[in-house]
Amino acid sequence: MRFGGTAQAAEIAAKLVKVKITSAEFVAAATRPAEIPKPHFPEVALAGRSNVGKSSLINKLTSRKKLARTSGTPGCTRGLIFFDINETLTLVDLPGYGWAKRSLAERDRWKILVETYLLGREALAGVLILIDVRRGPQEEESMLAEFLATHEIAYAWVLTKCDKIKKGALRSRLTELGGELGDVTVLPTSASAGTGTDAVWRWVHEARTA
Ligand SMILES: Nc1nc2c(ncn2[C@@H]2O[C@H](COP(=O)(O)OP(=O)(O)OP(=O)(O)O)[C@@H](O)[C@H]2O)c(=O)[nH]1
Ligand SMILES: [Mg+2]
Repeated sequence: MRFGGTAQAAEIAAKLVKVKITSAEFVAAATRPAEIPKPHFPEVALAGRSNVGKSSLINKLTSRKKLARTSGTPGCTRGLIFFDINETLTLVDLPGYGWAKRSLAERDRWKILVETYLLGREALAGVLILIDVRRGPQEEESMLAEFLATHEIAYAWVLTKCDKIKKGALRSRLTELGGELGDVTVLPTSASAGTGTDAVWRWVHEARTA
């Protein structure tokens, strides 16, 4: 069978892994390493600076409006939040970094908490690093990517808030960012418009079965 071009093939592939959410449940919140729960399923964590849209993306991916708490005020998610999806996978909402109002002591605690999680988690199948499409990767994102690569943890870039850029400009922005982000999967999304989630699910599915 011949498909009518790459766009159509991509669309068909996306449909093949259309994920139906049958259950999405809050499991635990950990603000200290001792509170990190035992893993139930393979896990995929969402990382990125405060306000980038991690919690919003979790809600969009699971078709739940209020599973993860979101806010226009940075620093909304204060711990590691675990959600079991379809009793097969756990999504982990990591606390956002780069929040100026956070004290140094709090930033240290965050670093220890997140590093303890990322380094000691056998169930961790992969990490999605979220960046605002308008902002691109900053030093923190590059450091996180390097950290994950060093520790052989699979990761992909998720570009958030793609609705904030006009379609034509978005195409050239994606090309520009593709060059900056290197040879790693880049997933453009908009939690507001609900776009890009199928491709994110596809990556998550591949990571958890790898
Ligand atoms: N336009 C637009 N706004 C978005 C999108 N995703 C998130 N937002 C908004 O961005 C703000 C922050 O979203 P959150 O999902 O709470 O961000 P977060 O990364 O979880 O932030 P922290 O919990 O502080 O780390 C909210 O006002 C969201 O409505 C998007 O795709 N498009
Ligand atoms: Mg959040």
